[in-house]
Amino acid sequence: MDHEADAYRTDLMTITRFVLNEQSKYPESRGDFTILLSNIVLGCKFVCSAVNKAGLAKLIGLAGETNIQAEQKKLDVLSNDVFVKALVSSGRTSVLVSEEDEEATLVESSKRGKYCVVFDPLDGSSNIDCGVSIGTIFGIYTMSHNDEPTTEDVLKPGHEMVAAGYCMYGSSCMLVLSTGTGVNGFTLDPSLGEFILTHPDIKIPKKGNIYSVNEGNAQNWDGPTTKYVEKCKFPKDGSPAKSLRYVGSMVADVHRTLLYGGIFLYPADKKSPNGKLRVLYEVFPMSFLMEQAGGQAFTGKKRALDLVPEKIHERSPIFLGSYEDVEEIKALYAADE
Ligand code: AFP
Repeated sequence: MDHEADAYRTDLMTITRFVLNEQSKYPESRGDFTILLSNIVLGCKFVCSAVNKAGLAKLIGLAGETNIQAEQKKLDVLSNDVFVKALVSSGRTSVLVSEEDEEATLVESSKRGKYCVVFDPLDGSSNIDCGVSIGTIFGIYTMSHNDEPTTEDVLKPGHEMVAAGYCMYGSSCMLVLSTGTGVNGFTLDPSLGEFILTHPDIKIPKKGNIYSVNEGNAQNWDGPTTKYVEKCKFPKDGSPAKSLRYVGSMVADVHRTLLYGGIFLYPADKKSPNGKLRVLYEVFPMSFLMEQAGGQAFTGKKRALDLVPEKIHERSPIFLGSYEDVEEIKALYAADE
């Protein structure tokens, strides 16, 4: 391969080119989604740069404030600020829900647009101080009316999302996106400052050999989850035992599951009957991506994307990943009923 020529390729598929190509399939489209996405991409680049510089910039440490979830770290505050400003100034949003803000942001009338964005600006923040991969997760809905926006505009099932994605700040910075026609992965080329299509049409393997769960909660699990994890470790059908991998940062755990296959679980337990993860900006976007990649996402009761949240920070148990692995846990819950 001619590496020198490769370094100067001029036909690279940047994320903007990619979305413009997608949009050209809809002649009525006016470029609103491209503008919205370019502001999300800007937020991701900003946070990526801040995460990389965190130690140097003395950003690590508590911001001296508390948020609704727990303690809020400086990078969380900064990331939230970056995304809220980018999304409002895009002029394409009406309602924003952030993990960091107790109330939804209803955008002022002069800056309103047709989209609602739900997001966790910096998920996995307990991992910041030890340099483990963290990420931003987002989901996008369209407004279904032209009246005053309200919180109700985002209390919709996940299957109504028009797009979802995450950006992982890891050994490389990767943005994984679905606009409802498959899943594509883009890697940030720092020399260009552009996300380049590196993982086209991601499909999750039908079955995997990794399970991913916080086993420290095992004493409080319900029967089906306990049985499933037991099966992973001590299979009785002659198949090899699965490997356990758990980062504790949803973006990293889901990213590995998407690429290598397997299952990610954050089940309900006696202490947290609704699990830990948030429906709107963790469960829905990741479930949307999993289904688009050929996998499944299940709550223990139903398809995750069919949940209808009643509150913006609602939680749900979640089992997502390879189609056949999720089938197994579904069967255990069905038998339990
Ligand atoms: P933090 O943002 O507090 O680190 O929480 C991250 C998270 O919401 C999600 O990214 C992980 O999958 C999950 O929590 C890990 O939770 P446990 O620490 O209870 O396993």
